[in-house]
Amino acid sequence: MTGASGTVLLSQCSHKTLSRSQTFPQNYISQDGLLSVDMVAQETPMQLGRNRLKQWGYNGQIPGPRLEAKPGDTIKINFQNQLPQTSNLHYHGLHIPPTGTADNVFVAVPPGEQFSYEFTLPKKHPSGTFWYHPHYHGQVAEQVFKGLAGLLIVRGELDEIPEIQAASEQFLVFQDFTANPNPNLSRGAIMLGREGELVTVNGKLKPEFSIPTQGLVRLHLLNASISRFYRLSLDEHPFYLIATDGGAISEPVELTELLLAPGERVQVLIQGDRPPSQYQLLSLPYDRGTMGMMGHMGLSSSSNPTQAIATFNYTEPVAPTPLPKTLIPITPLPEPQTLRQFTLNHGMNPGMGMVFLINNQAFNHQRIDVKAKLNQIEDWEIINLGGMDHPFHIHVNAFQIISRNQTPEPLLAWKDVVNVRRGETVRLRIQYQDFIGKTVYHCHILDHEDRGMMGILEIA
Ligand SMILES: [Cu+2]
Repeated sequence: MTGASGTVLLSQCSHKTLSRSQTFPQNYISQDGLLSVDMVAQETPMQLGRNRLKQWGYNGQIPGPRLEAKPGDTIKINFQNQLPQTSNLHYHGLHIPPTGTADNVFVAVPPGEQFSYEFTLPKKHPSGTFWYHPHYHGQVAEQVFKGLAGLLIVRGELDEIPEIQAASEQFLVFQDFTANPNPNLSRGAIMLGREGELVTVNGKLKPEFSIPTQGLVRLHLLNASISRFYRLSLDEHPFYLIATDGGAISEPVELTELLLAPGERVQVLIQGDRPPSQYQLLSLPYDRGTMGMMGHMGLSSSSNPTQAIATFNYTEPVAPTPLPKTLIPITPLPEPQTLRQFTLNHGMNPGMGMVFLINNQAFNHQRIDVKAKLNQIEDWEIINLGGMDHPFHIHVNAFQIISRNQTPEPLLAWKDVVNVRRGETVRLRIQYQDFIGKTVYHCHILDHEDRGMMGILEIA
């Protein structure tokens, strides 16, 4: 096992910011081509302001430990389930087999049992911001809402760009929790997708980050919430987008705000070129729709007010660092051989209540919804007929967005989640590379996924 434990760091370091924290997180970095980690899913207490929460974490941490590896590395995770319900692990965004001991969401690890995950990252795996979380159908939302999620960083070509190496690096994991011991599990709340009133960054309320004066900061941002969207802006600072879900883009893109749907990640640069001061990272309102009639009963997601969720403080000046001019080139996928269509909707199912549907069907373990050939290039048209946004996620292979409502997508980028707004049709292009087997695609509002909005894709 690699990585220093919090106790060791605390005893060796008298730095103020460390000694203040009793829960300095453990992170694990691969060495000599191997990352080997014990990962225990267990009850984990959490103090948020005045609220003492009984959450679930990995190795007693919320979010879980950050894992870092390189293309070609082998990753071994000895997963132990100490939760009162069945769980497993999904490696969101990694291009690895969907079978065996790799990204196999059909694995079930009952309470008290363990499972040894082991896989090797392809040598050409892109560098990027990936993550892990439970994916046991029916209980995914509950487990992720309790805190189970962590970053998995693949180092590589983007990390070698000199301006990016010169930047100071920070990781921000967004999760929302509820202090209500009996959360409102009304049908309406679950149908819309549960949101907690406590918005955390790295498991803390409004933590502080630093920006070196004149310098560059590189942020990895992950939306690990089950339903909440984060529309973000930083006071007086634009974001320079450098990477999306699947890795780097070809050159930085300036943005005044960012929308992160559940499951999405970005990397951005921030320039420390404003008057040294304190700046707020704001979560702005975003309307992700309503459940038809229930919108009139107050079940709308648009009521979230603007709130500051983190603070950025300017620190000592450093040598001015310019923005990189170019990043990593992206080749557009060639024309597709097949077009598939997927409608997203919800409906009543006798005995089950409200269910969420893809092509009018709720998820069924026994049914293969899409049979595809290895190396085939396909366009998927995702048509949202419902009243809510649905962030659509495909496992194992990243895709490129071609158009939204026939309008060509301006940014060429690798994605594995795309938010399909209500009434919108998104066309994406995917190539099934390297791995065969059964995997899934689903809505990343995890309450929707658990209630049927998932299908099985078999690559042969
Ligand atoms: Cu959804």
